[in-house]
Amino acid sequence: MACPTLAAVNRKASPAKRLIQRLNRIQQHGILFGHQDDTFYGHNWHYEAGRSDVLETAGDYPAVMGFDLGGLKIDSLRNLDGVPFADMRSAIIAQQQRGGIVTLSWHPRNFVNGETSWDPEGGEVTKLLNDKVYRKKLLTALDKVAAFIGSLKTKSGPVTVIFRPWHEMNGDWFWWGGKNTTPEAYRQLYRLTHDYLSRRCRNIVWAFSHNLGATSMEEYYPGDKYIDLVGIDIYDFNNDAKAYSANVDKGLSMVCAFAKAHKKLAALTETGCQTLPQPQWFTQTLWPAISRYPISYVLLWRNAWDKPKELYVSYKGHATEPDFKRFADEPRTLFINDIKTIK
Ligand code: BMA
Repeated sequence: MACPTLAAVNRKASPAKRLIQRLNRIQQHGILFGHQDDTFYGHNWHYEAGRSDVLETAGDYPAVMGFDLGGLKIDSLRNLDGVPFADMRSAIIAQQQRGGIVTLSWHPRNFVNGETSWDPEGGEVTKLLNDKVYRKKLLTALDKVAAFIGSLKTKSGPVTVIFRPWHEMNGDWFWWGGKNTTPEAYRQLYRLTHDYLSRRCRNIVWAFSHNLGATSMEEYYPGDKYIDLVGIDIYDFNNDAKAYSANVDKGLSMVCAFAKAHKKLAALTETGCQTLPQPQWFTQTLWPAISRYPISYVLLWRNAWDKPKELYVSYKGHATEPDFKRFADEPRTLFINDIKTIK
């Protein structure tokens, strides 16, 4: 499937540039609310057209929807969480048509041992860069990513997405990060990914995001010409609002200072309080933690219908529902109706 041609996009600002400009305009109004896999399933339902836990509690769809490309490289019809790629394409186009924004993460399997993203053996990135056989596997996977992103189009043009590959690289859990590679090899992998996909697609806004625990933005940073948005992933897995708030404070201070100095967008690229044990978490913890930072969006992770522990957003009848509604009604939290006229 073809991507928008260079000739077509060079006539005006590229689709990516237009989304960056739009995100900058929107940021004057507040922080976009995002949710992973929002329309595919919720805490106690899956694959029911039109449904969304956010819509059913906040009264509007999230302004940002996140989806994951993990599984694409093995030619699976469904991603690693069971979402059919054909439905993902339709959901991305639907989100664009309602005036919203899409971000794509990617949990590719390990190109060397064939296991999941979370099964490192060490040295994979160096092999991808230097060994012909593995490099070919990487490029074949990138061809599939390019074909998918290139296929995101409406009648009025390409749908631009915020693509966030090779995330949480400061942790040891993914084969592309931490002790499994070196910062230099990581930077080369990111640049290769960027250059390879950019030759095929002009509808990508590039995101680079650490996980909690990062102490430097520079160590893995591929360089200004490769990145449009910097972020960080921070969760509360222990029902510890105090620690979470301190972590968000530290993380967003670092990310936002770097974003300002490098003229980039910033975001809390993944977050949530696992199982939502505090009924007022949204207004008492999340909003105070993020509201004073100049971030473009906050993305809450998925309400996995088949893994009840993975609950990050309110749903109809849950104890957080009234508070989540209050959070959504706060003028500076932005959902679809708050941004659809900001072009
Ligand atoms: C993780 C968990 C997993 C999921 C993965 C990719 O954080 O939610 O269950 O497979 O993200 O979406």
